Amino acid sequence: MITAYIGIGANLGDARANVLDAIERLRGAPGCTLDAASSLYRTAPIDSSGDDYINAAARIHTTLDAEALLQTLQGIEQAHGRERPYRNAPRTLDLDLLLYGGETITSPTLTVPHPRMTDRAFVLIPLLEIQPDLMVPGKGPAASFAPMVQNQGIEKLD
Ligand code: PH2
Ligand code: MG
Ligand code: MG
Repeated sequence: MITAYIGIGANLGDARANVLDAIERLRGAPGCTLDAASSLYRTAPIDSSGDDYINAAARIHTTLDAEALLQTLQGIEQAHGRERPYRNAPRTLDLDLLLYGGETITSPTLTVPHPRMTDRAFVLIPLLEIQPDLMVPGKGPAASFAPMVQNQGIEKLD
């Protein structure tokens, strides 16, 4: 059983509903159990355009290998009609595999840890909510990066 962390984001359609539905689909996905989900956050787009994003993070336990987990995440994105007209385009749902156990993975389809996860408040702050002592392989404590993202707009929703 592997503990994995998923970053969730949306800024097209009913972004809040899409993120909440994604959390429920992670709960029900074969080979996965949802262990924790963060609050929802409203965040300003970074290297992207369109409306503010709704972001969240989830911790799951999974028996899937990383590639199968990625397929599961892409299936949930597809269920929300995800389109990829250009890089970082506004999206109905984005599910990123941030961490897969303590593994470092570089393959044509996957880079884990997610290369930008410690640079972005919309990933880091929800993650730290559910796992304050999180360690990022090759980088150290996730919390040590929080001061660097504190100028990025992020608002916790209730
Ligand atoms: N995702 C991106 C690019 N920019 N900005 C915010 N605020 N939230 C996101 O989830 C996001 C982004 C690429 O996946
Ligand atoms: Mg992303
Ligand atoms: Mg993605």
